[in-house]
Amino acid sequence: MSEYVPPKVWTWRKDAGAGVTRLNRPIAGATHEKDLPVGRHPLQLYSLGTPNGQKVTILLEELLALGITGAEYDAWIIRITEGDQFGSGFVAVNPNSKIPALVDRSGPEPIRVFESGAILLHLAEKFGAFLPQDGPARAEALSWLFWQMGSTPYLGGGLGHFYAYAPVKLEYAIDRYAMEVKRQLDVLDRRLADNEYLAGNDYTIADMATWPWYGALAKGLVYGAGEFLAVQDYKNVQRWTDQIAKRPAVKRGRMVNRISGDPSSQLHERHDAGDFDTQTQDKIGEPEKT
Ligand SMILES: N[C@@H](CCC(=O)N[C@@H](CS)C(=O)NCC(=O)O)C(=O)O
Repeated sequence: MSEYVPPKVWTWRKDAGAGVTRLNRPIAGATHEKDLPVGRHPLQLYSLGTPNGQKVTILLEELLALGITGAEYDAWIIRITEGDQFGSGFVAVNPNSKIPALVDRSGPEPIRVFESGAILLHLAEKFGAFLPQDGPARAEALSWLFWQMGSTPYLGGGLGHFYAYAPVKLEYAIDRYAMEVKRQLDVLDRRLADNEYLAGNDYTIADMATWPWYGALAKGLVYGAGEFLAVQDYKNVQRWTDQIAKRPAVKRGRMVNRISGDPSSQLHERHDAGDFDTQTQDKIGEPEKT
């Protein structure tokens, strides 16, 4: 392979993307007019059952499990491989064109919230749950929440992209990101050696943000990279992953807006608590090929 010499000014090669990145553009904004649907609940979520999407549906299901009825929500599906994130309605809610995005319609004016960390914080503060009110525990929870936001692009956009999706296997890139992701797993492993959860004794939005990514990674479920990264060696991450996976709200949250896997685990849209029993793909239709 000949060495790439960057030109003086970068230009957009429209055929360059791979996988979902084939839809990437160097410009923001909507590509087409499309309104978003609005359901009957106070919270309207526009998302997909990827790890970033799961963070929010896990929190919503946890809040509902506590009996907080104000957390009732409609979860609408945004198919990012089909470009739904570039529809005008979605861009008005998230100018960054990425799921998840939330509209909180419980007050006099709708409030839009984008970026999963901001959504978790908005909901945890609104309902006074899964985030310590003050003191060192709150600082710790927020630190780990923002650790996840800053760290995961190295896992997804870095390792995941170059190990699993890029059309060429570049040793330099894979090596760089494998090193960083293993370091991140070690950061988590050391923290979880002495603490049940990331913020300490309590299960918080920091765990909900981190588990869908690093828990899935620990079980070899993302990018097929489990063996490559020797994930079984991170014993405390494994313990924490298993512990959180057992929570009924986590099991439900993982199903919402999911379009791959066992049909009984796919609830494409969620508009009612009863949908988990009656609206999964094994009951209403054929699973999609993704
Ligand atoms: N930092 C963002 C990341 C969101 C994100 O990367 N979402 C992905 C799916 S997991 C997406 O919508 N990708 C569509 C695209 O890039 O066009 C967050 O935490 O909300």
